[in-house]
Amino acid sequence: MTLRFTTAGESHGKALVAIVEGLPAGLPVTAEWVDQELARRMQGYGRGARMKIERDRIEWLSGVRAGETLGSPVAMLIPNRDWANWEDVMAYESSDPPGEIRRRRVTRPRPGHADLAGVLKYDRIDGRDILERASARETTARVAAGALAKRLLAEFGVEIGSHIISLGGIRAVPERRDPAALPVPLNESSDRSEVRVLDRGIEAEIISRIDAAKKAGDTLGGEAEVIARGVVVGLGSHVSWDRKLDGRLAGMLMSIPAVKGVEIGMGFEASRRPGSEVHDPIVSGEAGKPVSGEADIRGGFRRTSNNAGGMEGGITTGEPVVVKVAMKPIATLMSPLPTVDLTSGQSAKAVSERSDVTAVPAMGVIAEAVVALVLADGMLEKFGGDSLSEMRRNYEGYVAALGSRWASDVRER
Ligand code: EPS
Repeated sequence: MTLRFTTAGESHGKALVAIVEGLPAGLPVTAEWVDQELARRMQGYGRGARMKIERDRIEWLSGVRAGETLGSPVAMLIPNRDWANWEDVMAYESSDPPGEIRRRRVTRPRPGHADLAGVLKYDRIDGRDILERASARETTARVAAGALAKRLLAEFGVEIGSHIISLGGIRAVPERRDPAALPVPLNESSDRSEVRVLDRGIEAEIISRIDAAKKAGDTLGGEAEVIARGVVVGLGSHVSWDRKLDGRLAGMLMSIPAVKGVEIGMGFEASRRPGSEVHDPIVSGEAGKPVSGEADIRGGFRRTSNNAGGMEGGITTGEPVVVKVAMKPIATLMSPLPTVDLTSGQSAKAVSERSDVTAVPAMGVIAEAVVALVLADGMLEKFGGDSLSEMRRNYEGYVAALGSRWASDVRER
């Protein structure tokens, strides 16, 4: 990995931390840019009371000076406002008597959460020692890291957006459709909806499904589609498994809490159709000339469809990168499922703490951040550069060479 990032922090701890290493020096950044992404992640109908408490904002800790990256690790701190209500339960050091730390002990693990497997693996008694980190609160830090990746990609004309394509089993898009026909920029349209759908006609139906689930003490999952436009041909590689960009995308997307499936382009549907209906015919743009406007990121070729979702052989094709991500329903149910109490060994109902009915709209925003991190990593791998200007020279040289190869040397080789 050329672009590395890590996060730290418990859901009700003092703060979250994101550290991003590998960004070139000279990238213009502002806290406002990152905070906008954090604010987008907090939105969405179906969230619980926690999102009314938090106002996620970053504080720079390192790697940035006078509004530009320095090339050193960028560290960002995001305080948890809810910490004030949990300081005793989440105290860093033991207290005597240990009453407060034990007060919110979780001994009735929730089916579907990391509680039980984590307690057994880490030899803990209190499920809180697991769930505080397994909480999707961690994705705040991931979105902060992804915002920097998005900022870098924006320098190269890449636009990333998402929308929700199903929630609680209600489809928000037709079965057969062309993602190329979606609005640009995508988020300007999807962010207008409380459930981030493009079809406002379906919004009310989804909202009443969420209300019904809440009333029943239940939770809902759903699917998001992420589209990245303007990604140059040639990121990733076919030569080794761990260099394939589709594999890297799928792996990182699957690491988002509660994500259970990832599809690229046509995805699973491609396995059900003949090749003639799946593979995207190649046509030429005008030789050596840009297909659209400026430098041609597709190298002078075009596809009449994009079922491959912008990737062939683990390499970007220059067509939009299209991924779908499926999230299971949240594991904390207000009408809890059967479990076993870890202290008594008796059958019990799982713990039901305050939680969300659904976080699918937020998951789309998180998936955008993850896609940005993978694509930025692919860009840095291909174009390197200690500084943004060096990276730009490398990028422009490559795109220019793609255009001229067709006109000049290829026929003579
Ligand atoms: C979560 C439970 C809820 C969610 C949380 C994830 O938090 P709390 O237990 O404080 O009510 O709101 O998500 C976030 C805090 C967030 O920022 O996304 C869980 O158990 O995973």
